[in-house]
Amino acid sequence: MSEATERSLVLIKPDGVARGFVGEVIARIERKGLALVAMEHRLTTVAVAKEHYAEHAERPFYGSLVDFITGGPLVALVIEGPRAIAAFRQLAGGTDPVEKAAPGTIRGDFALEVQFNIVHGSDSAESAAREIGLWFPNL
Ligand code: RTP
Ligand code: MG
Repeated sequence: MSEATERSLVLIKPDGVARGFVGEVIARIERKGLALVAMEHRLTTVAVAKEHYAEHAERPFYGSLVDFITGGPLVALVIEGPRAIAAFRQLAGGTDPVEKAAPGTIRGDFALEVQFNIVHGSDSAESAAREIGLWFPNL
């Protein structure tokens, strides 16, 4: 039985770009078998960052998270494949790169701090649709 094709929004966050992990992250996506549908290296406006992380608006780290995401260029991608949303979350590893992300995952291999965890991936079909509309309105 083949799984339904899905799309997910991936961000290589400013820490991942600054540390030179763009190629590494894309290579892992491709090696998993996921396709690249769109990709853009860009600076992020405060408005887009706030909208992207709107679910965290009441959290104490929201301001610092928005500052971080807008603080330098990032790479936004849309990826596609069977169970792409869960597949990329598996590649990324858990949010806390030390306590939750296993070695072998992007966060487990390359990050130490919760905020500076290299990548974002949509967490559900609803989030993916919302986030792809926000980052790639012409897609
Ligand atoms: P993301 O949305 O970026 O893919 O990460 P996630 O689902 O694994 O984690 P989420 O709970 O949605 O948190 C979003 C991002 O906020 C930063 N964060 N900082 N200082 C903190 O306690 C804290 N908690 C979360 C991280 O950059 C996290 O990825
Ligand atoms: Mg999240």
